[in-house]
Amino acid sequence: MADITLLGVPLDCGKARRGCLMGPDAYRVADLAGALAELGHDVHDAGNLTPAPLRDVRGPDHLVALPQVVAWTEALITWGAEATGMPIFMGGDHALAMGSVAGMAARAERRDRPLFVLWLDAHSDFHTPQTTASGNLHGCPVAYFTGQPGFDAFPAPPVPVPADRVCMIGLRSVDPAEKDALQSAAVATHDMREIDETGIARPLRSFLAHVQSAGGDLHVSLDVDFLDPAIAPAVGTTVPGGATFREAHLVMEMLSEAGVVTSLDLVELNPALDERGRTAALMVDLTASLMGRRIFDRPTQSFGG
Ligand code: 4U7
Ligand code: MN
Ligand code: MN
Ligand code: MN
Repeated sequence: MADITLLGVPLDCGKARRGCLMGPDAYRVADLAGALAELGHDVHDAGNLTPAPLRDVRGPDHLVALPQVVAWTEALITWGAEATGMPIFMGGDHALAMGSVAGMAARAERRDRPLFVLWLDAHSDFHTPQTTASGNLHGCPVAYFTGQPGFDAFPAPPVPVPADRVCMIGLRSVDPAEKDALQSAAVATHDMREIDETGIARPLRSFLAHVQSAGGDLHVSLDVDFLDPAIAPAVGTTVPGGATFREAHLVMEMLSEAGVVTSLDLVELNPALDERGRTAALMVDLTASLMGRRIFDRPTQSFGG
C-alpha cells in the first residue's frame, strides 16, 4: 500500500480567470483522503503550500502574474525534492506543474531513477514566455520542465526532463507555435484523432512498457480538460471531444496495474464552474482508480518492454 501525501497548491495565477484556488478544498470536501484510505493506503493531508517570497523578476510584459508563478515554482521545487512516498498535488491551475514536475525530477535523480511524465490534457502546454499569445503561464509548464530556453525569470529546473520521456494523451487544442516547437522536440503526442481510431489503450500501453523497461518513476499530470466537458464542466478551458468516462477510467486502471506511478497532479479544477460537485467527485473517483479501486481484482501487469 502507498504512503500518500496530499498537498494543496492553491495557485490561481497561471491565467486570468480565478477559481482554481478553491480546488484543494473541493477535493477535501469530496473526501479524496477518505476514498484513498478506504483502499488501504496511508493518507496524510499536508495542508496547503505557501509560495516563496515575491522577487523582482523581469519577463515579457504580457505575462500574467510572472513573479507569483515564479514564487510558487520555487516553493514547489523545494517541497518536491524532499518529498517521500506518493505526493498528490491538489491544484490549483496547471502552472503548478512547473514546480511539481521539476521537484519530482530532482527527487527521482536522488533515487537514481529516470522520471517520466504522462500529460493528460486537451492542450500541450508547450508555450514559452516568448510564444504564448495569452500570456497565461498555465500554458507553459511542459516547455519549462523539459528545459526549453526562455524561462530566465524562473529558477532553472534542477534536473530537466528529457522530452522523449514525456507522453501526451488527449490533445485537441494545440496552438501553431506549440505545433512548430513539438515538431522538433521528441515528446510523444497522441491527439484525440488517434485515440478515436486506435483506442486509448494502445499509446498508453507502449508508453508504460517504456517506463517499466527503464525502471522509471512516473509522474501523471491530469488536467480536468482532458475529460469531455459533458462529464467535467468545472474548468475554464473546456474543449469538446475529450476523453469519455470509461476512457479516463481505463487510463487510470492501466496505470494502477503497471505499478509505476510515483506522483500525481490534479489540476485546473474550478469549483465555481462545477455542477453540484460532480467534476470534483469524478476527479476523486479517477484518483481512486489510479490507486487501485477495481471492478474485479487484477494483478500487476507487465506491459512488455
Ligand atoms: B491548460 C492556450 F491559447 N494554449 O496558451 C494558451 F488555447 O493548463 C491554452 O492546459 C492553454 O488548461 C491552456 O492560453 C492551459 C490557448
Ligand atoms: Mn493543462
Ligand atoms: Mn488543458
Ligand atoms: Mn485550463
